[in-house]
Amino acid sequence: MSRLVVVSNRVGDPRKPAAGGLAVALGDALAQSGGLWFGWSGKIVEGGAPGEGELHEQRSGAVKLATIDLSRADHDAYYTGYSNQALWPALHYRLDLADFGAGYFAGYQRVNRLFARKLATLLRPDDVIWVHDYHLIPLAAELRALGCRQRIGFFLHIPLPPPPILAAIPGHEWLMRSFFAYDLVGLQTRVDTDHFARFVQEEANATALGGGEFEAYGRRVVARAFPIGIDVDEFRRLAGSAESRETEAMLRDQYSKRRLLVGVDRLDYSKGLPRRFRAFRELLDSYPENRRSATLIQIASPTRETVHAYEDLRHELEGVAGEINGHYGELDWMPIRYMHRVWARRRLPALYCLARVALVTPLRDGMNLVAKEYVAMQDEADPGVLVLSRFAGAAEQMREALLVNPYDIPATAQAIQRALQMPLDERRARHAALLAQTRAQDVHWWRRSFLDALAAIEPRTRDAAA
Ligand code: GDG
Repeated sequence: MSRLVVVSNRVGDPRKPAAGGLAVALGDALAQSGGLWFGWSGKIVEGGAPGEGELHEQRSGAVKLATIDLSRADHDAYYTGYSNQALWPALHYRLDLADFGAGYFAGYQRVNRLFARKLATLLRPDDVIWVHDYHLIPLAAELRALGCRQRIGFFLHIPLPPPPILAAIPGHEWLMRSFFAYDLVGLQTRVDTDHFARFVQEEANATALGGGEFEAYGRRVVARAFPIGIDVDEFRRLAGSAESRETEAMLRDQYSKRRLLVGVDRLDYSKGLPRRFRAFRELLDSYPENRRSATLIQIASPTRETVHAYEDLRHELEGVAGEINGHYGELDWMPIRYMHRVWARRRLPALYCLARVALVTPLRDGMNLVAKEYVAMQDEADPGVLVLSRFAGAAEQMREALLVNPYDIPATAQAIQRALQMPLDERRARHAALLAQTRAQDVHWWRRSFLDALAAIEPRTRDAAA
């Protein structure tokens, strides 16, 4: 069995349950192969030399964790700058928010080169390398330049927009060349995969060889959709924790006379929170029977706070929530409970469990795991209803949710009303289908499908010229 090497911007400790998502997904596979997880340590060295960083190695059970520190200059250009102020908005279709500032791209390349240099010293010839997300798109090209011939796969957790948007990224040719250094590129949805196919054919004159395989720059790459899932049972087990039970008791006590709606998101402009609040306001306006009853609990966990767009969003959201609460609130009822802080992961299941409706209404999202977590936590005999944006990757799989266009506020309000009024039979039927889907394509299925596809590719045949 080949050793699995995972590379991502941040490294999670698979043994810590709080690490969540990716750590749970990859922990088993890493442990079974005595794997290596490589990434940034989270430490920023003030005044450190650009392109340099100390390597730390530690063990977590059978897994080796290798992390490097970043200098302040590298962190600001690679992470805050190019990754989060250029690529994140551009790939979420928000060119208006993208800042391709001077020096960002150079920093992004410099850190990818640094990662490659440090990682190369730790690699064995038969390792299988799995690189994650937009921070590290050029990593395989940098590894190849150092002579690495291992199988290398890449998974993009966020959307890939259509070619005209990708083509607006200054110097986007590097992007296509970077993809062709991988053996396998995994995307969240069929729509993303279609954008990839069009982009490489239109902009790089790639030849489609069938089965998702493309040839350009003398190399071949396979691009396919691998929609990420959750571990349903692991998430349900969290509900048995003391924190979850305590949260559930508190919510039951506080909101026994109310109908709860829930939203759980990082405070990010891609998540569509101001529009969600406005749709909730529209619900109270158009369907007055919900006043003094419907309560939206919105957790918006802080993220990337040094980026201005996030500060602006926080102010906007606080303004909208304050306006709605000021207008409709009563002594004994506030329409919106908005919390701008990180909740303990163990407390989330209780919140999902008690909510009659989940509002997952991003303007654009790679997948959205909250939609799947909500479905996992419903009582099958009396389940709640998922209102899901058609622009979340999850909408491709979760057809039995109430799909909405989050830009259409009255229609979203109408869907929320429909969710609140949905008869039990319909709720059960929709939920049963959603749960079956969430279970069938769970995170273990995702990991296996990706790694099996990568293993099926013979690395020596990847150089088309060879
Ligand atoms: C990216 C893509 C893709 C949220 N608030 C708290 C908290 N969370 C947890 C949720 C969920 C996760 O964070 C969020 O996952 P999402 O999928 O919704 O979104 P992103 O963070 O944007 O993730 C996305 C994902 O990668 C995986 O490929 O689905 O499209 O953007 O698990 O429960 N967890 C805790 N406290 C919080 O306050 N503990």
